[in-house]
Amino acid sequence: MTTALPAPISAQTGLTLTGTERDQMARLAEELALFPPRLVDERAWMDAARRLACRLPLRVREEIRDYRHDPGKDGLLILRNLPVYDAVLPDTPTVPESVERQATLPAAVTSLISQSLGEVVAYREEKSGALVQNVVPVPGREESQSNAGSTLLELHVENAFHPHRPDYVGLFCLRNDHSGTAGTLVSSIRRALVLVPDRVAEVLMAPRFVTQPPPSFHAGDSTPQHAVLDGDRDDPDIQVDFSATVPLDDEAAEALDVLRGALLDVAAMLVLQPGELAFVDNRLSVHGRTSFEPRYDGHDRWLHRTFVHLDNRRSRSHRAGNGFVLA
Ligand SMILES: O=C(O)CCC(=O)C(=O)O
Ligand SMILES: [Fe+2]
Repeated sequence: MTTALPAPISAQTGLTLTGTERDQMARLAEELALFPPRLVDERAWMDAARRLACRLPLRVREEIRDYRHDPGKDGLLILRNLPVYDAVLPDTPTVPESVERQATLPAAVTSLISQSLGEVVAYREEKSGALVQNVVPVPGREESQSNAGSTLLELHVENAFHPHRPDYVGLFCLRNDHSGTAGTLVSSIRRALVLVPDRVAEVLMAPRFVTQPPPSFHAGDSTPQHAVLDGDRDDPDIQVDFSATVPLDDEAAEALDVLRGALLDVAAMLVLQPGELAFVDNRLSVHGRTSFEPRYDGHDRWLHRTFVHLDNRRSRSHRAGNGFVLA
């Protein structure tokens, strides 16, 4: 990756909740947090999240509805000033595969917003199928190309290999890193496509690539041969993970390099601060993360992550009992 990082996205981008909206949000999240059995992965609790999400502040619902209609040039939805109270947060977890099973206040906030956007899902082979996952640095995994690492994380579509990869990835910041500079990199094919010559785009639109499961998956097969760009010629979807997509011939390899360069050139950096939540549209944007220095002192960077699908019916054959977890 290039050494020069993009300038951080302005703190004015996205919707900043007013104090009143934040309090409204906190009350709703508290109501959900207390809903029995107070466990995120239980159907009754996630069902309650879906219904309670109808009472999110009006401007939040409007923002979500507009985003669902059209995710914009960057494929980003950003909400700021959501309730997070550092004084009552436990230490940042440090264990591998950390997930949030308890119905805490931040887990409730992230579930409400995710359930408003669409259908929360997870994958049985990743993070034990938990619906709210912790993105935290893990001792010994610094170099890993996964969200447990702290070295630069390559641009990727989330679970790019999976036939039912998420439509959206949600990242809710509970704590940033000590320097306050760790950034989520986001880059959309909507911005990058103008930098890709037509003959390269032709190659990217042909099934000349395969993609492997990421290291966070315990099982899973590589894709059949697939195109990296698909759909409308001028506004395509993207399916690529620059540490897991393999070009099948030299021309495909060159095309992938050009695409990576173009995506890096137009990448934006979102430095999430506590109380800020971003969704990335996983159909047209890739994301990654800058490197940072973890201290493992209980106050490291901590995000909650959720995956959202727009249409549960499409993945029905992967979801036993019409549940939330895909096999
Ligand atoms: O840490 C981040 O900002 C993003 C990490 C990531 O790619 C993920 O959790 O899916
Ligand atoms: Fe990711």
